[in-house]
Amino acid sequence: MSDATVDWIDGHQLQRLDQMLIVVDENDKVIGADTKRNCHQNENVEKGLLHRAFSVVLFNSEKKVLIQRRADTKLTFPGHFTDSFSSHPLSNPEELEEKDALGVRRAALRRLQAELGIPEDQVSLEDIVFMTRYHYKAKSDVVWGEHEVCYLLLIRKDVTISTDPSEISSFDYLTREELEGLLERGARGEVKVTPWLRIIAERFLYGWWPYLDEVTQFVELDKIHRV
Ligand code: DMA
Ligand code: MN
Repeated sequence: MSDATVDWIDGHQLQRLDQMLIVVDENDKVIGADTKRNCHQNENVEKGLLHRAFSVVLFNSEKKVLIQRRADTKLTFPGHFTDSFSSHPLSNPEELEEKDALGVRRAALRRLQAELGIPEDQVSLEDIVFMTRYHYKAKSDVVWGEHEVCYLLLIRKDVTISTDPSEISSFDYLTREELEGLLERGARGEVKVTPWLRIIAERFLYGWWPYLDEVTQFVELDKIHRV
């Protein structure tokens, strides 16, 4: 696949296409590794290529959730409103570690510093709670798309944010009603919303929101939702 097909992305995003992601089967068992570029091509997804990913919902002390709009230079779903941040654990020993979802939580810590510029001393591994997993597939355009076993992680923290403009174009903290309003505008085609923000909100967040102080009751260590 020639990189001529990705002429909207910037040098930073182009470089990241060579990173090695974790290839898994439908039960999230590791079966190999492949580049971010290969993992996100629909023609490979159609042959079954599936990779490990994570999504984070970060709530502040007012119980509002952090939502971002993806930069226009992102490979997939540019300019879409989405969850607090999402990315992939890399295929290296630290991020492959499965005990207590440690590898995925380490990757989340790496990305919250890189993407949102949250200072290292504000969020620790212990603040990142592994809630559940879901398996989904979604096309971004004719060539590019997602097919992931996605770990849903939750953080409750007041943080200082300094975003990387190559990743994020804006962010905001929303109440449940405001998030519902955003998804309704998305459904009417007035704004673009990632498919996984809708999945996370409708399948998980709306149910958890009233019980955020006792959210560990919703932890599902062994389940993979098929959505
Ligand atoms: C990938 O997110 C992960 C999910 C859950 C869609 P992303 O495209 O924001 O990640 P990155 O740009 O870091 O590969
Ligand atoms: Mn992905």
